[in-house]
Amino acid sequence: MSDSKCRNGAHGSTTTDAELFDRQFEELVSELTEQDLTDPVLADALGRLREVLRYNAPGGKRNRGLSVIGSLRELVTPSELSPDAVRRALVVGWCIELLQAFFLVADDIMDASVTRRGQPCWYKKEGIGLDAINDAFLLEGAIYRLLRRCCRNQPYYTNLLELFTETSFQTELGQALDLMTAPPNQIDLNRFTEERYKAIVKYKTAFYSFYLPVAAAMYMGLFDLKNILCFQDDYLDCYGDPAVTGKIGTDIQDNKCSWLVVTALGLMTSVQREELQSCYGRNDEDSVARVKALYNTLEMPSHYRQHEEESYQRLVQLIERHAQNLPHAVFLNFAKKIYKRNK
Ligand code: GPP
Ligand code: MG
Ligand code: MG
Ligand code: MG
Repeated sequence: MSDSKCRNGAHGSTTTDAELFDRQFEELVSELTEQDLTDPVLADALGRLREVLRYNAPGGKRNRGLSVIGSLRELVTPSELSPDAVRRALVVGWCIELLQAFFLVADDIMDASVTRRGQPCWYKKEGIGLDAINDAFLLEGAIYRLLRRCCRNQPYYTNLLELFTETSFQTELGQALDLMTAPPNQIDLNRFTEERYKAIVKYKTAFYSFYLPVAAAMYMGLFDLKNILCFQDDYLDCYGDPAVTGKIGTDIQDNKCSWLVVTALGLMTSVQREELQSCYGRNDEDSVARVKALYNTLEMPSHYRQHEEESYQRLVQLIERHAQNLPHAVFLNFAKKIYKRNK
């Protein structure tokens, strides 16, 4: 099962993901309100954003937010989960909490609710009222500012953005169904079918609560897997049979930063390095042949096979560990938290 504790510090003290998550909140508030936009004329608006964030984002059960790091720990071997990857998973978790805050601030206005999480609904607070509509938009905007700041350089950034926008749209459609099925002062029990009920729950709640955190973790974890497998294409560029691959490699002539050259650089002497310097990235047959001769001297095919074997074993282990029980483990984790909940 996932280990929600991670060892940190020289004294062997442990910090749970939940503690890291809670501690990160004020950091994110400061990123959004002090480090992001710094135009002094915005000071009042950013002060408002700070107040909106503090009142509406924390204080929930945090199941959705914590489910991102929880799922990622199911997917990735602990030694390969860098502190930065953990940090990013916590931020993405907060983005889901912000999405929820955005929905709830708006939902409470639509439902004319009075309290939320044991305190007055935000729009019910003195002096807030329907200005809370704009505050909901601010909460939504904050999600994309944070995603940009923390994941812009990650290969899964676009996938993550699409995931958030798609899920938001599905939730908004669910909210539309919820509202349309409950027109004020027109009581008609025939509207309340099982089918309609299931559609409302699925769209209004399930996508953003269950699917979004797990899918986000998968995007964040599986790109590592893709990196494992890319070296094969680099190897075949030089050593593949064009009759089989259907393409004649050009990485050497094209001066490409490929698995072969990077691995070879780590194995060669300084004399060999000078030789490579004089023939890599040049578009003539003689130079290409010299690079290939150097690769052969370094026994690159045997290094490749070793690397391939190790990667294959890792992949098999990953699949064995997760393929069958991944949704199982991930969902069970979540199910345990919501089973017999009392808030
Ligand atoms: C809450 O349902 C509704 C959502 C989380 C979706 C809101 C979507 C928007 C686009 C605003 P509810 O009204 O049954 O929840 P609660 O009982 O907590 O108010
Ligand atoms: Mg409501
Ligand atoms: Mg509602
Ligand atoms: Mg409800």
